[in-house]
Amino acid sequence: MDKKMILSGLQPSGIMTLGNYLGAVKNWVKLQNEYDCLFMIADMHALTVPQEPVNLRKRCYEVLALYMACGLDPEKSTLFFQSHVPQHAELSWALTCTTYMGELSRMTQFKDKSKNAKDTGVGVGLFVYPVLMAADILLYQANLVPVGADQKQHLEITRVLAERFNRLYGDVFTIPEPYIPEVGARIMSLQDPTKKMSKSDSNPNGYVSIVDEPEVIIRKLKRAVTDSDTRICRGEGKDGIENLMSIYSIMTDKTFEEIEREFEGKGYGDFKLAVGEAVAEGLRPIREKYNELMNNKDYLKEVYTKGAQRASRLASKTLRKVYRKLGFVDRT
Ligand code: ATP
Ligand code: LTN
Repeated sequence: MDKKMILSGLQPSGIMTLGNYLGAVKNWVKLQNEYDCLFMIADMHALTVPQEPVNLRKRCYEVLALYMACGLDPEKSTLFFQSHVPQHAELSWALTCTTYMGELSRMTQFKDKSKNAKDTGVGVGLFVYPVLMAADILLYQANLVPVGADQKQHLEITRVLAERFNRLYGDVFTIPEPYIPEVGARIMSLQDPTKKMSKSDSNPNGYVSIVDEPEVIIRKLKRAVTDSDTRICRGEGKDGIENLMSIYSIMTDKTFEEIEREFEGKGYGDFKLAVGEAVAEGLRPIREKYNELMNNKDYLKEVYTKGAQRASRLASKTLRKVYRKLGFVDRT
């Protein structure tokens, strides 16, 4: 039987954070043996907020190298840049025409991000962002989409758009399911534990970049905002500690109960240091592999070229069906 399809991606809008890794990429690595996986670098999505072209190009390479450094294997998974497969933009337009303004206005990410764009004006790209994301997923008839918790609403609208299209024009799209991890789906900012850790945070102390040096990681965790209590456990007003417990739990494979026992009678200082060391140690092999890959641009080029070829083949099959259903004349 054919393997089920997976598609996911992240934006080259900054350097990958510990949140991206624990909420998304770490899980992708586990899935690549069982599923037919496509992982893209969502460069077109990154344009929804202003980008400096020189930085964007650099970050695109960085994300690809980080995908591989984290363990995504180009022999098993298809790795590609979204902009190299023009069918994403084409399907996105077709879906835009069956999407309602009201549906997009309700998206919480749009509401959050448009607040930051008040001075510059809110771009239409930011508004239609979920439609492009739906196109990414539906083009490959993905069954499963592994993402962090913040993307749940975008997955819901993807399902709505797919079902609507199938109802209006006849069955074309597979209806995808989100795949959200139980722990790590929402890693919070180290400076404000009520906000998610984000790579576009203007304060670098809020996030750990996956390639930060060990001393920097330890320092950022030492400074993490917690509370005035002293116990290492979950509870009301203890978002900061709970966040550090989630991070420590994934990095060390310990349960929350084991962590509570380990730090019983110890203070926040000891705990933060232990979390910092666990993160620094866990990310060390990724950083080393990343540096090696960034020095081998030819290999990266080979990977993304092959990736785009396969992705285009799959995408054009779906797009052809969609265009037929819509009533466009076949290309000769
Ligand atoms: P930006 O801040 O620029 O919007 P981002 O850091 O939110 O970017 P994306 O590239 O939009 O990252 O997301 C990539 C993947 O990482 C998504 O699956 C998303 O759900 C996941 N993710 C992002 N931030 C976190 C987080 N703090 N905790 C867990 N998962 C996260
Ligand atoms: N919007 C996503 C990145 C993304 C994505 C996708 C994730 C773009 N297209 C398709 C999964 C499937 C985000 O994580 N912010």
